[in-house]
Amino acid sequence: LDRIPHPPHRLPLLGDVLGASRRTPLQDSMRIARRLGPIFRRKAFGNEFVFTWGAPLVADLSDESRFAKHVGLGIANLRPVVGDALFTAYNHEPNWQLAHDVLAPGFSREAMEAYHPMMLAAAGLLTDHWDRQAAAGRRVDVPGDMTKLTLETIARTGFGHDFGSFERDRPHPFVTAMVGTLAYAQRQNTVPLPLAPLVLRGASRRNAADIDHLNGTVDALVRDRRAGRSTGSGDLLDRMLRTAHPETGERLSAQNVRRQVITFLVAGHETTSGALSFALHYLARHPEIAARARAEVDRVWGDAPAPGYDQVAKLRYVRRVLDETLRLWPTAPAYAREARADTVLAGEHPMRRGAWTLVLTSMLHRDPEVWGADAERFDPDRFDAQAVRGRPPHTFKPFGTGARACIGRQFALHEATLVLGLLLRRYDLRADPAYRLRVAERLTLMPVGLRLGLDGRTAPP
Ligand code: MNH
Repeated sequence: LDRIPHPPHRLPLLGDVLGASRRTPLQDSMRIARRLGPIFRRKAFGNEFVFTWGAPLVADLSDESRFAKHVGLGIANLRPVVGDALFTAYNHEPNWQLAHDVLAPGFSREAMEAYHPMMLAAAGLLTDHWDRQAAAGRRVDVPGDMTKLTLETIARTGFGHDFGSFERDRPHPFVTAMVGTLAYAQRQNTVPLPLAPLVLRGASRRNAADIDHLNGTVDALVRDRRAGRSTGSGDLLDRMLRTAHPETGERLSAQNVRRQVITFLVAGHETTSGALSFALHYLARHPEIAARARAEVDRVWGDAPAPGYDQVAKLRYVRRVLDETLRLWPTAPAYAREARADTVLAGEHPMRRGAWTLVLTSMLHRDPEVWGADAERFDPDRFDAQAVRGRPPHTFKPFGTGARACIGRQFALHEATLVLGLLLRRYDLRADPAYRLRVAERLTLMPVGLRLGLDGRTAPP
């Protein structure tokens, strides 16, 4: 450990908190990373963490035979809400494999094809809303509207449920409760342990109410399905309630279903919403990139009123815009890896069994050794086929790695590519020249205060 650098001025109890803010732990870590290099220690509020982001180190951590997902820190703080559901399960908990095997077919190509028309319908709610805003000459609230869109998408495709997000002025109470629990989970790491009960007392009462609200919403949704008030042939909820494990015949318990539904409603919309919001920010800032993306949409989709499933994957350049967005702002910006047995990381750093490190994806994606001296610049051509072939493996990890990588990756990419295509085809995006990108953190990342002007296309296809 002594060989791993840490910031110079340490305070007793508080640790390396000079210049640190409890609202932006990730962006503070990015600043420290730039100063201290590819692996460093940071003591914050009573705990010391090792952060890793250098490409060779992260490549070694991707070795599944020696390392595995570590459930710790922010994720462990979600255990009171979602327990052993997919995202938060410890590797040894039997419900992980059970739920993974039962739900994986819900992300197959066939399943995605069935979701596609529902994704289109949700996107239609967004464009109806944006048409009205554009007609009234109002700028749109990008993160707010993307969150409405992605919540409607996962709720409808996965659970046959309609939150009515676009009929509301304010976020749905489910979203408010969700944001509350995420922010609370993050905040728990920024309060020194002995003081936590005091400092967090009011917050913990609110958190309990938030959890009650999440549980209540989900219980109602499950009741509706069991009573036949909602149908979803083969959607995620059907699989959770009715599908037995193909080999063991085991089913998810009622308590586990509740935890999975919350997990999917949250994991299934928050990160995609951020990704879409950042992408729209960059498209508005780079009209030449937006023009190129739009030319592709016009070419591939022609004037078909609604693109088919196959026409989405054909938007190669739009997809590169999305990849480049997730490079600079991976909306789940870190993941943790632990040693399965005593080992030496990259031949240099001894780790005991169970020792763990936090991979800073947002810095891995800016390692100049991999991405060049201009790594901070937005350039989708970094993801053309030739450039990708020229890069070492394990250098782009927005969806994590290994057995515990994101199960919803294809879902998110299909949804986000489809929506970007639809929006590019329909609107000219006008950036506010005074806007400076500010990134809010609540375990996930979101651009705050991002508003864009909309003009109807001058030359529609
Ligand atoms: Mn998703 C795991 C990022 C969209 C459901 N997701 C992960 C991990 C990352 C991640 C990183 C691994 C975390 C870890 O190692 O601790 N996820 C994303 C991003 C997007 C995303 C950047 C969108 C962009 N995720 C989605 C969608 C869904 C989803 C959409 C569901 C429909 N993700 C999950 C689940 C897991 C996960 C469930 C946990 C998988 C497991 O551990 O088996």
